Amino acid sequence: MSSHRFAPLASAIAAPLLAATLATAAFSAHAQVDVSNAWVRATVPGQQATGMFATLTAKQDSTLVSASSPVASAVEVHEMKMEGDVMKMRAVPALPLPGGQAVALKPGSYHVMLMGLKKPLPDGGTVPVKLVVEDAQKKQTTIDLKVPVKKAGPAQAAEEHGHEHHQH
Ligand SMILES: [Cu+2]
Repeated sequence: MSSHRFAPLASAIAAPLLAATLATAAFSAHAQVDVSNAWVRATVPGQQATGMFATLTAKQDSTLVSASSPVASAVEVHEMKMEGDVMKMRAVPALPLPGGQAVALKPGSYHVMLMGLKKPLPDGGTVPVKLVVEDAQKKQTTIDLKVPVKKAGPAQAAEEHGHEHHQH
């Protein structure tokens, strides 16, 4: 299943086209999914896990299939939702990114969970995160991000009415 996950992307590009389209090709590999408002919630010493949030807009129908970061021993795409009056969090194997539609990863909803943190992530730092996105033709693209670490996201404090659920 995962044997082709790390296949070099360059092999998909025909050599004669390479010289003429190098700049465009390099750019479009990153532009396939637009990532905005990315942030990672700052942690305190001893905290094992935190969330990364962002708005993802795919150019064409795509799927977020995995994520990774050197600061965490495991990274999963999670969904959080209310079941009765309990906030539950679960891993989702893949997150659909419909073409042209902004998908918000935000507190209380979808997020990228960084688990097994090797050290605290202080407010004001940055965290490298890789997102792996697959298009409708099953071609995978890796998006390299440097995500700022913050105590809280832009407009989310009000939206959450103070809920802070850290349980899994
Ligand atoms: Cu989570």
